[in-house]
Amino acid sequence: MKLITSYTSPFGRKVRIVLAEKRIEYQLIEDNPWSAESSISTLNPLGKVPVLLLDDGRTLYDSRVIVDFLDHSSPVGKLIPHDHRQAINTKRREVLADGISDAAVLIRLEQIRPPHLQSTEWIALQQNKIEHGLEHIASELDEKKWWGGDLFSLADVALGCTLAYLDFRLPELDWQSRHPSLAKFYSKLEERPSFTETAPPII
Ligand SMILES: N[C@@H](CCC(=O)N[C@@H](CS)C(=O)NCC(=O)O)C(=O)O
Repeated sequence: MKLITSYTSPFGRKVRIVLAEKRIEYQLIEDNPWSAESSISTLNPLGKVPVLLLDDGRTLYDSRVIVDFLDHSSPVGKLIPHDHRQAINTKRREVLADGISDAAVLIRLEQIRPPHLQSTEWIALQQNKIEHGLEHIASELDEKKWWGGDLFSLADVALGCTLAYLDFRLPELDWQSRHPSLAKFYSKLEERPSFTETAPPII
């Protein structure tokens, strides 16, 4: 199977971590969706990475569909609980973490526009989503080992990718100093080989 993604996408990283945790072999094909040379829209009409190409010819997107597929295709390192109620809660958490990444990507895109076209209101709106999201997650995480309790899950993978992306693209937000419980959680995650192996490039 082939994964098409950029090395900086938090959504692509989520899929790469899931592949590593589940020990699934794949080939990574790099594609920068913002570049004129990108051919991603021939695979995903929305023109976004990540996309997974299966050996049987199927094309999967977006990251949430891909990780669901991967978790069901191998029993190794289950990341979505079997119990439906718990599975839905894990996916709800994934959506929340992904939504923060969405807001961070939108800020990043705004910040690279010519200064006279940038909207401070738009950036503030997205920053509010990030802060409300982080506050909510911190209240759910509290003193728990992992976001869902004792078991490591897809929710933790998604949150780790989001926190890393905030550090990578928006370090000025300094989320660690406002959310020490999230910082503690993140330092635990950083020790996992699946995270160290997929860290965004140093630029
Ligand atoms: N909900 C999607 C989000 C994917 C996404 O926003 N990818 C970004 C890169 S981080 C992208 O390819 N954007 C290109 C575009 O919006 O044109 C997922 O989970 O895969």
